[in-house]
Amino acid sequence: MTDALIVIDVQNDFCPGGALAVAGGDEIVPGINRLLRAFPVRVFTQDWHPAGHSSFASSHPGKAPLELVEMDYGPQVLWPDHCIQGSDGAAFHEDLETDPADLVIRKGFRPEVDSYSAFFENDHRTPTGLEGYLRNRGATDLTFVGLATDFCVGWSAMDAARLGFNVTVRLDLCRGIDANGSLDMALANMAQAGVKLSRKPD
Ligand code: VGL
Ligand code: ZN
Repeated sequence: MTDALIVIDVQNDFCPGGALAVAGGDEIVPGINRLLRAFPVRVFTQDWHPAGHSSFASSHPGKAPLELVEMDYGPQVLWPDHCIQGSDGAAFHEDLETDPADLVIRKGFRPEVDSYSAFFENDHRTPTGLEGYLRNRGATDLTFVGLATDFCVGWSAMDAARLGFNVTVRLDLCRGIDANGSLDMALANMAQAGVKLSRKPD
């Protein structure tokens, strides 16, 4: 049994002051830094969009952030422009200790498809390669922390459970966007998928 810690999207744009700020997004950084050392496998993800990405409301005339559009692969929530490749907003929070990361996986780089999950793009078919990496490293048990609980953390954890990993989400080291009830929905869906939801105090 080998444990991996997956740190999802702890980037400036998801922290207070960022383009898609998650309330309290920066509060989880010290706890993540402390937790990193306890894991033999450590993966970070980075939301990494080209300018004009199809998940941006600005790419859809007349649409506003949090509205839905129908893509080839199904409904897609629209977002403010965020995590543009190479921008300050796409950089990791400056207090996050990134040196311990074994792998940084970037997602959402294809202009026409969003990718919430660290495993599959939003078409739920195109793999990011993370599953193969984790299996090659012998990882069996995955712990997820980061941003945002109800989008990238939630979809990643559910995909991981579906792929047969033992999955825990440390809710105390995650923060959510909670758009139109998305947080309660994500918690219910994760529980349903067999994801363990934990709130261990540090
Ligand atoms: C995320 C919305 C858009 C996330 C990324 O990291 O949860 N949410 N892009
Ligand atoms: Zn994004």
